[in-house]
Parts: sequence; structure tokens; C-alpha cells
Amino acid sequence: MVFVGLGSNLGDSAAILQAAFVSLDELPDTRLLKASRLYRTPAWGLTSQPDFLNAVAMLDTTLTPQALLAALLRIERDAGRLRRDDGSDRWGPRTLDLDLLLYADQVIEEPGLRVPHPHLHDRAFALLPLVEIAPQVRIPGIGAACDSLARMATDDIQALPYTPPPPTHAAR
Ligand code: PH2
Ligand code: MG
Ligand code: MG
Repeated sequence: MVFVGLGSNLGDSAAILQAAFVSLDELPDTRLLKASRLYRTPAWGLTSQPDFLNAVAMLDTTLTPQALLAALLRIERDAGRLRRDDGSDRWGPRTLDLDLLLYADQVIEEPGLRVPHPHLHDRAFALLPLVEIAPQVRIPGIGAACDSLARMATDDIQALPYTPPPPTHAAR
């Protein structure tokens, strides 16, 4: 099981995230198994930017982590994400950010690809939607995601009213 974090704080973020769920489901050899609700979250890190919408997708895929990462970057680009060559916008507003959070129980340390996502266990905006769709999931090297979440303040995070999940492979 593979988990991808979705984030957006530029443009029509709700529509962008819903479209991203569909794009994930349409990747080759990949199915979207679960989509979390969308959560409105204050910006973490560089706080002087608009609130984000965040969500998490659970995928079943036979793509390698490297191939999946390349596909995530392509979906970000197709959604209008621009990256400066020098990386200076790394922490700034974005139309779509897709982060590989967990790839089964694998631990990967490569340039540009670190799994589990190095900040997953200390970001409530990622843990909350993750635990919503996978209450038992474990973060290799850290422990149960729900234990990390329990140590964190979540009162500034708000789930949006439920909207039906996008059509997935199973429904098409
Ligand atoms: N992503 C960041 C930096 N800060 N804050 C929130 N609330 N949500 C994000 O997805 C996010 C962030 C860098 O990717
Ligand atoms: Mg990110
Ligand atoms: Mg990213």
C-alpha cells in the first residue's frame, strides 16, 4: 500500500485536489483505493502564506517508487505547478504538491526521494488525513501514525464538508 499527500494553496484548491485524485487513479498499473476528506490547514513552515487544503490518497500500484515519483511530478506540472530552478520557491504557495509519504514498509534514502517522507510524523496536516483512511498504518522507523498524531495539536485543522469521492477504477 502506498500513500500520497496532496496539498494546494493557490487557485481553486478543492477542484485541484479532486482532479489530482482522478489523475492518480489514472496512472498506469495504479488504482486509487481511498481518498481522504479535504482539510483546511494553516501553512506550516513558512507561515506567511494562504491556508492549504490537504488530503491523502491510498494507492495500490506496481510502479516502482522512482517511477511513481516521476509520475507525481508530472501531475504537479500538468496542474500548473511551476518550480524555480534554484528551488527558492520550495516552501512557497503552490497549485499542487504531491508527496510520496509511504511506500509499503520501504525505507528509501536517495537524492530527491526519501521514504517515509521525512516530515510525515511531525505534520498534523499529513497525519490527520492519513489516519482517517488508514487508522492502523505504521511509519517505518517511527511507529504507529496515530501515535504521532496523538502528540500533536489539531484544533487549527478543519475537515471540509464531505464531497463524494471521484470515480475510481472500481466504479468505471
Ligand atoms: N506544504 C509545504 C509547506 N507547508 N503547510 C500546510 N499546511 N500544508 C502543506 O501541504 C504544506 C505546508 C511544503 O510542501
Ligand atoms: Mg510537500
Ligand atoms: Mg513536494
